[in-house]
Amino acid sequence: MIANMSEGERPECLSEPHIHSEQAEVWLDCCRHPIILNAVCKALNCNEIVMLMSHLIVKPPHDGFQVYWHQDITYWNAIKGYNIVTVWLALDTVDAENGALQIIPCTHLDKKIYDTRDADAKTGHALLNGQSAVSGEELASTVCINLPPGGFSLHDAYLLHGSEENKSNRWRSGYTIRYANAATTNIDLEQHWSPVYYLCGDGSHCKEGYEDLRL
Ligand SMILES: O=C(O)CCC(=O)C(=O)O
Repeated sequence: MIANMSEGERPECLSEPHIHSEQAEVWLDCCRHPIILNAVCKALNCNEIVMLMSHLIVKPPHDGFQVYWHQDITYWNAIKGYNIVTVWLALDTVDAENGALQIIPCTHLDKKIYDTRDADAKTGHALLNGQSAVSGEELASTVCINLPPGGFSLHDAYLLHGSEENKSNRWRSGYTIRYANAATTNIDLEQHWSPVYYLCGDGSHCKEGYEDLRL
């Protein structure tokens, strides 16, 4: 996908590789991988899962954008629910130096939406226009999610997270896959930009318009 980027396109924003890339099947298989689906079922404490979307977020050496503190749910107007997670799958070794994902623990627990203010860009190279208003105390508890290639973390759609620029001479590539509990999540399919895949469960909440892609 990076080789085929059009002028002005950034590698931090490669949307829906499981649909648009030349290797779409490979990405889709990754989204349906049993190890990932089991982890999502455990995290959401459910056995029916839909997949909502996926993104490749790639930061080239010395050239990766910062991602401001944000909550994913505030970007997904067509999706309503409290049981939604992102799997962040590392494709490279990721750490603080090359701009790994950072989270502020427990900020999802109250399901509160943080105020957003205009981004105070350090470089003008940032992925989002707004950043959530985070207190000094919250900032002090930031955790950097270091991962080896193939390792993954999960974060709730209400959790505050972001990442720094890539200051290293290494690539920083991550694949984010968004999943929801099919039984408790409402998705306006006319507003949502991507097909919704029903990936596991007994079919009870495989609603009209979902694509049934159970293995
Ligand atoms: O990969 C990053 O730097 C940020 C990821 C992110 O914002 C997300 O998973 O929603």
